[in-house]
Parts: sequence; structure tokens; C-alpha cells
Amino acid sequence: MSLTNNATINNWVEEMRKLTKPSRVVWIDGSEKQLADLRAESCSNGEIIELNQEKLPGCYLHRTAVNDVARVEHRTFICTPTKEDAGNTNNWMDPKEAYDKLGKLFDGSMSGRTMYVIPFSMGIIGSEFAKVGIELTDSIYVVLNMAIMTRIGKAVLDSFGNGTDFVRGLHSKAQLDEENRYIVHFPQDNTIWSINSGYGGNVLLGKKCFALRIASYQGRKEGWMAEHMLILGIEKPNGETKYIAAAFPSACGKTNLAMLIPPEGYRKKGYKVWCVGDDIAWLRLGPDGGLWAMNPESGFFGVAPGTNMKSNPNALLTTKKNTIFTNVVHNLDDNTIWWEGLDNNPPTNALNWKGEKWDPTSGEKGAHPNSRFTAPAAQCPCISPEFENPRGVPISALVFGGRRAKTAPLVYQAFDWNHGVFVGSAMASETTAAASGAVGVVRRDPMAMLPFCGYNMGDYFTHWLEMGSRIKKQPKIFNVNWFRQDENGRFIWPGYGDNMRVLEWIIRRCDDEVDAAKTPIGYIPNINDINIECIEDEVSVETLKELLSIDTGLWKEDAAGIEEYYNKIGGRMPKELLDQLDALKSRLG
Ligand code: GTP
Ligand code: SPV
Ligand code: MN
Repeated sequence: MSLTNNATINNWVEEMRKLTKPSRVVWIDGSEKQLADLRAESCSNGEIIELNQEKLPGCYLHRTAVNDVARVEHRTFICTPTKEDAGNTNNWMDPKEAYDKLGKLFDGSMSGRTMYVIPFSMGIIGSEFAKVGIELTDSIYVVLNMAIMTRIGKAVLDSFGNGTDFVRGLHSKAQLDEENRYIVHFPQDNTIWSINSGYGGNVLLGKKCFALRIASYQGRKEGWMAEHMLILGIEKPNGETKYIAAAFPSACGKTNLAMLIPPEGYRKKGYKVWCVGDDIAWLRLGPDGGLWAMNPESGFFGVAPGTNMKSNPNALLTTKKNTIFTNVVHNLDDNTIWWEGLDNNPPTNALNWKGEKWDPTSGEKGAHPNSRFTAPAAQCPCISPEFENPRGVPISALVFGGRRAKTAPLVYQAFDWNHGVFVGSAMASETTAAASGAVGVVRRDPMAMLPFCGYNMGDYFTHWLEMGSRIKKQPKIFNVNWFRQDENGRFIWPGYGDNMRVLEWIIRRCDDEVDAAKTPIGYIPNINDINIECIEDEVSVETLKELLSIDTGLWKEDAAGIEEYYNKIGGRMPKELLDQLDALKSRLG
């Protein structure tokens, strides 16, 4: 039975019910009782596996279909009225054609199944910065994940009342048919249709589909920004906290940076890092004329492999209860889980991510490289006291970064806002297992939004430039690269907690406490201003110089690559950025 009198919602749910033809409809009220019943049902049909409840209370394991383990960018569409509005970096389908095509696939796709109606809020329920969505799905796994990742249930409907501005999300696993898998967005209709997948980023419609693709489109119309950014606070020894938002492409270190533990020397001095968000930031102008960021999610959908007590203890501790693990190794001895990089003791009596008997000495990976945990953010030991603040936090610095073996130095600062927008627009990074397709190929990924921008990339850059002109207290803009390699392909920067050393330089720059060297690409730290105390064995002064070096030849090549990419984006590229590119070229000589 419906949980609301809102006729717009009820009519739409009824229309979708008629299309997908489920045998029954269940509204998700958000109660623990209902979720417990759903977990039990999902366990009984084998969709999820209850793990050792003494060691991992409230934890479950799920395996996706083997052909359905990551986002599918080539099957993701932005269906704006014109192709030009979606731009050359998005796949486009005519909206009518898309509704027709997917309408046929959705016709009867839920027959014999239950349709769950999930009311959810991105942001604190009822806050002026939150947005409401409703996801219809035939997957209990989706319900259980949405209950962690977003704020769900009757409270959302009650506070929404008779509103009509909500995102209409329709998802069906259908037959999990790869050939007919589509993740389709209709930004002008606030609508998302996703079919034939059961993998997180394709089906948890509050996340990439709504909070980035649809929200970026809304943000442009309404004067704010939806970005693929973590948000963290650095508490200084004097008690003041500075907030940073950082955009890195998928599987390039957001979750890790968002909850880093500073090196011992910093902890002794009194530095602390607080996590506000690990993947998505909604940014608005604040009453003080600055830029404020809030995390619209309430959970982490984090990469499992490589997460351990050394690399990211806070993430690991967050996953000790009430967590859903997807596509990791199942340890049959004690009914727990494992993944590559958790520890050096892979289980010998175990199943791999596909559910097959697995021999850790076989050389084959046990967990999928894009295996994930879904865990409540509130369980994170360093969750920020501002996490539930509906207004978010004031941002001092914006940081861009990618995975680049060469070219990009450890850190540099943009000259000003517009140059910072240029730096973000020119980002490049090696592809990762978070999306299907080749891994390790360098591609342009502006602001880490290439797969997530819900409209024309040229218009998106213009929006960034316009936002800058409206912000009175502009954040400073930086670029980082934790992934520089030596000639043997080894990372030369230790990364993880030691990234604090770079964050310290960034906040000192924001506080005007430290000088920097002007170079053709931006401001670079003076060598003595990056603290390498206690890591001199790993990072000598020579290594640091290498990390901060700029190879003019490589940068000239890069400038050519940027030009090519700008040409691809086409006619809506703002002139300001073309001028920035010319200026870079002339500085490089
Ligand atoms: P999404 O959830 O896909 O958006 O990814 P993310 O940006 O949150 O990436 P995450 O923090 O999960 O890191 C992805 C991978 O990068 C993991 O395998 C990490 O171990 C690795 N990684 C993260 N930070 C660092 C770092 O500072 N140095 C190195 N070398 N690797 C890192
Ligand atoms: C990403 O790929 O950037 C993720 C995981 O954060 S997903 O939700 O699958 O998009
Ligand atoms: Mn992400």
C-alpha cells in the first residue's frame, strides 16, 4: 500500500507498475523491521549470504553476475532533447527513441517479481539543500544498499508532502542481459531508467545517476555544482578546521584520502583529519560569499582490494558491521571475507568472487579488482562532526588529481580560479577497473566527471567559470598526483597517510603561510616546504625534486593532447579556456 497521498508520486508508481507488471508492490518505509525481513528473504533465495555474525555483525556477501561487475560507460546515455546538449563526451539517444526502446525492455520485466518503491533523500531529509528521489526496483540487494547509501523511507515522503520535484528512478534486473543493458538519463524529465544490470554504480540510482548526472544538470540551471569529489576537514593544532574537496577519477584514491590518518609526527602536533564525504560533493555559494560543500550520501561504496589496516584503517574499521560486501572472497573456514591486499594470509578453504573453489596459490585473483563494500558513513571512526550539518562545510581548497605515471608533479597550485578551471578541464588519468573496458589507458577526464557530467562538457566548463565569478571568497585550486612512477614502474611517493604532507602544504598556501615557485604550469612547492621528516628513507630530497620536476617536453605533448580534447568537445568550449591553453603553450615556450 502506498505510503503517501502525493498524487504525482502515486500516479507515476502506478504507471511504472503497469509497464513492468510485478506481481506485487512493496513500499519501503525505512523501518529496521522491514529491512530485517528483506535481508532474511534475500538470504533464503541466495541473493545475499549471511556472514559470521559474531565476527561481522550485520554483514552480508553478494555476488553479481560475472558479466556485470562495473559501470558500463558505453551503455550509459544522456537523453537531452538535442545531441548538442549532451555533447560529444556523452552517448546520446533521442528521448522519445530511448523511452520507446527501453519501454519495450521494461514491458513485463518485473513479472512474477516484487517491485520495491524506495523513497530516498540525497542530503539530510527536509533540508533546503537536499533533493528527493524515488527508485523503483525488483532487487532486494538494491533496497539494502540504498538503505545504507541514502536516507530512505516514510520520513522522506512525509517531509516531501505534495511536492512534485523528485527524481523518478526505474530499475529492473530484467534478465541481466548484457546486450540489452542500458543506463539512461532524461535530465529534462528528472528521470533515470536502468535495465539489465545489478552492479552498484549502474543500479543504486541515487549515486552516479542522480547525485552526479542529473544533479550536475540541475546545478547548472539552479546555480550550484554537483561534483565527483571527496570532502575532508583538517583540524590544525590550534583547533581550527580547514575543509578541502578533491576530485579524482574512479578508483584513484578519494575514499583513501577522505579518511586518512596523518603520520605520527602530525598526530603528535595535534593534527586530525575528519571525513565529510568520500565520493560526491554538492557545492553551493554560502552566506559568507564562499563555496560550501555537502555530501548527499550517507554511506561509502568503496573499493575493497588494497584496503587494509595500514593503507586505510578507518575504511576497514567502518566495514566491521552492517556492511554488504560485493564480489570479494568468501572464507569458508569461518564464514568471513577476504580480498587482495587485506593481509598476507589468503584463506585456503575459500570461494572466489564468482563463487568457485579458489586456490590462493593459483595466481588468479580471488576478489574482483572492482569488488566493493557498502558501509554506513556514520560508522567511520573519523566521520566529521559536520557530517549531518545540512549546509555542509566551507571549502578552502579544491583539488584535482589523477593517476599519471609521468608528467603531473606531486602537487602544484593554479594561478587563480580560471586557471584552476583550466587545470581541472585538462585532467588526465589511467583508466581503472571501476568501469568495464581496458585498464591503465591514459584518457582525459575533466574534473573526474567524464562519465558523470549530465550535459555538454563545454557548457559544464562555462558553468565552472561563472560560479567562480560569483564566489567572493574563492577556494584556491590545486592539482595532485600520488601515482608518479620510476623507470621500473614503482610508485615513488608513499601515498596514503603520507599524503597529509601535501595537504599540509595546500592549507598553508590557503593561509598565506608559505611561498612557492612560479613555473609555466602553476606554483610548485619550494623543496623545503614539503615535510619529509621520518620518510627520508623512502623519499630522499632527490626523489622529492624528481616528484616536483616538470618535464617541458612532456608538458608540450600534454598541451597538444589538451588541444585535441578541446576540439573534440567542440563549439561550446568557452573562449576563456582556449585562451588559458594558449597562455600555457606560450609559457612553455
Ligand atoms: P571510487 O569509489 O571508484 O570513486 O574510487 P576512489 O577514488 O574512492 O578510490 P579509492 O580510495 O578506493 O582507491 C582506489 C585504489 O587506489 C585502491 O586500490 C587504493 O589502494 C589506491 N590508492 C589510493 N590512494 C593511494 C595513494 O595515495 N597511493 C597509491 N599508490 N595508491 C593509492
Ligand atoms: C565510481 O566508479 O566512481 C564509484 C563506484 O564510485 S560506482 O558507484 O560504481 O560508480
Ligand atoms: Mn566514485
